[in-house]
Amino acid sequence: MAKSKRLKAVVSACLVSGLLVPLDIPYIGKAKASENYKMTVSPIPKSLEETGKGFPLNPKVGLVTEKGTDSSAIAELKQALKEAGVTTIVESDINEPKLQAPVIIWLGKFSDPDELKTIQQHTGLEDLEMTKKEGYIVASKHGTQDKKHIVISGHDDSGTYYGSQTFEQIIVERKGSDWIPEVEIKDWPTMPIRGSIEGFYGAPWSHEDRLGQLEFYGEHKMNSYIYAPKDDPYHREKWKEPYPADKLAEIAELVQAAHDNHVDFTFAISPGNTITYSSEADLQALINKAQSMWDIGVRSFALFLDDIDPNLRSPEDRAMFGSDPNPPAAAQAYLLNRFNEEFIQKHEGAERLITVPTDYYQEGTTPYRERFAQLVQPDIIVQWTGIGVVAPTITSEDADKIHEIFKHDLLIWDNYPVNDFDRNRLFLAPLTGRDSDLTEEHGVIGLTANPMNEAEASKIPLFTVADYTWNPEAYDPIDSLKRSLMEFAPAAYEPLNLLVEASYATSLNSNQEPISERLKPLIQEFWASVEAKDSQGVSEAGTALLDEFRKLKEAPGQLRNKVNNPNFLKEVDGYLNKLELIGQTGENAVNMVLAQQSGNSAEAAAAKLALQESMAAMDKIPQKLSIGVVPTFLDRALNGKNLAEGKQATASSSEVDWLTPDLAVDGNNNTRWASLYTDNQWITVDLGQVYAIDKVKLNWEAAYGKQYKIQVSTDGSQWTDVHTELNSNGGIDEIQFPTVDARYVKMQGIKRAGGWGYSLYEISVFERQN
Ligand code: LTM
Repeated sequence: MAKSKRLKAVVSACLVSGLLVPLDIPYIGKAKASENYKMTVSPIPKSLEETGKGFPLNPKVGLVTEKGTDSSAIAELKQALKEAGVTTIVESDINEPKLQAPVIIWLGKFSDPDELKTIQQHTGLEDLEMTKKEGYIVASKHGTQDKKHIVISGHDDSGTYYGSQTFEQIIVERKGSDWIPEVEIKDWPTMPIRGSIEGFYGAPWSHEDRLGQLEFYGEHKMNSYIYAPKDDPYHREKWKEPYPADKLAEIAELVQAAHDNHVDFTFAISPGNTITYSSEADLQALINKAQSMWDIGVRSFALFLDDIDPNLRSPEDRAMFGSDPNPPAAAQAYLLNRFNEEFIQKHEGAERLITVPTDYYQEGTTPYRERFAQLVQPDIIVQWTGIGVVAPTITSEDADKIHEIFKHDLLIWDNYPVNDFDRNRLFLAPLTGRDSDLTEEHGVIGLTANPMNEAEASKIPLFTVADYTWNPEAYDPIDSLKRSLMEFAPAAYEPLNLLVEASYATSLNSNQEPISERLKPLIQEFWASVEAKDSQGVSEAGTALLDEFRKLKEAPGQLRNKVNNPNFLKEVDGYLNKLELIGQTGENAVNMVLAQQSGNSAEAAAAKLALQESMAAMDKIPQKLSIGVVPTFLDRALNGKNLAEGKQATASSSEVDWLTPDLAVDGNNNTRWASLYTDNQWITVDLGQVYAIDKVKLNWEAAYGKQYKIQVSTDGSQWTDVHTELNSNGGIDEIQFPTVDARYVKMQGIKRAGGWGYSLYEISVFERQN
């Protein structure tokens, strides 16, 4: 697989496209060494000092290593040098260093004091010892004998490898020969375990996807990949069966690739749906399966117990554990402990066993958790998703509480950016809401993020996960995302950013929609000018809106032309089609209103037809983008003003404090109100004055009302039914009724469609059209 280019390449592309200044990207430097530039290293290092000076990278370089220097670090470095125009590398061992080149690179752990002395003598560099695991030093300097020196020294092999990765990023691309800035970087990770868990439902990643991920993890200093795809039958339903030879060979290749990229490959089995915990035969089947993985090089194992019926199915289990204070916890602990003793502890070099308990997301303790904590052997690592399956925030206070309950090292199973619960959404926003001190002090030893089924698209938020887990204190989500996009598609930053902004809303960021936030004031100004019959204002606001919609329309074409990643383009194809149509439809709507305003009825009629056609085409695409203000804008253009938008809404209840009634009248189809889980719930909107109304539109979330009434009132106390719905299918209910005078409009629930409450994205109210 071809190596992807890192940020150094970004720098030059940035210059070529002239995007650097307008985009205001911090840390991305100008490639000319004679000018000022800012260095970018991702993840952000713990300390980076630069003198402002530097030296050219001569085509001839001396490379001094020690016996056993990490081969991946050497390969990485050589590749970086080649890309930087180095044609000759004079290699030698530190015991007999050959220094016949203008630039000398020292690469290794150099833990022997004599080796360190040699380096210090030649380079004049002091303080080259790194004491932190996976840490490294990169130092570059004019040396003592008219030579330029670069020292890349790791605490261990991973550190050396990461040093090479960082070195690659500090090279400044320059016409003629590339430039090495004089730096001293001391860097190490905060979280010992950093990476991903392929733990989602639905189509597992392909072999090619996984190889691409492992390379990406190595480049971004992530050291962990947990193989746990729910729909790989040999992982879950058919866990007892061995992998067919071809699949096993693929996993062996992954294990090797993981090793080359300094990633721990963890093989997980999810036996909980079919195992008899007390069965010797089932334990043996588990051991056999693990042994087959051991034989191809796997050294890390997980037994997962999430999303299973905790009740003991088999009579044998009920007989053995039934009298325990918590039978499921006792049965699971028995299995985990036996596997730990009889497989993990009998295999020298095996990593600590990892598990995820059945109660992995609850707040506070449960009888199951208490018993699990008592019985499971203390060295077993427990995964935890935070409070909630997709936790909006994970704080060190939460971690303290959960650690106190489980009393085992916690490894966060972060369900972000996973999208298996909504396969028509992409989550491309940066990781947010995780405290910067989720450390061993609070019982947390790392974080593995559960990504999207779309592997390439996942790299955009995973970049930010890498940034966060390496150096949480320095983590800035906005800046991290910018760097991620610049690396992902340097020549297409702006259109990619539009796609990201339209795929941004998540429960981690309170469903923020940057595009909606930008469009909303323009839309408001447009309609305000229309209402004020201010033709100059309509024209100006219309032009501004047309400009925004044009950008949306053109972004997909630009991405298709400029992003050199066919798999990514395939993954996001439906989203790009949708984005293009949103832009097109928005343009059609603005053009229609502009024609109406200027009294050009023929043009207005043609634009209306185009608008209806593009809306119909848009509705056929299932992929959803988070630009919630566009549908309400289109709705108003076609159906007139929604009298409810921006008005006062009240409700019988809110499910949680962030799903409030005002969100059902904010003109944004992506934010919503949700009630508590009982049938007799309602939401009312006060239109502010009495209007002659004849239509109400309800845009339901999945939690919809099967049966409900629409009631109206002029005083908020006497209510009249204008419609009774007895069999709604959810989605959009458009309710027409004879014109009635009303100031207050209410959706009064009768019966919910399911176990949740009632949830509305929008409730819209329309005046009679003459
Ligand atoms: O989160 C855990 C421990 N288990 C499952 C995941 O497999 C799944 O991907 C996520 C998101 O739907 N939710 C889960 O509960």
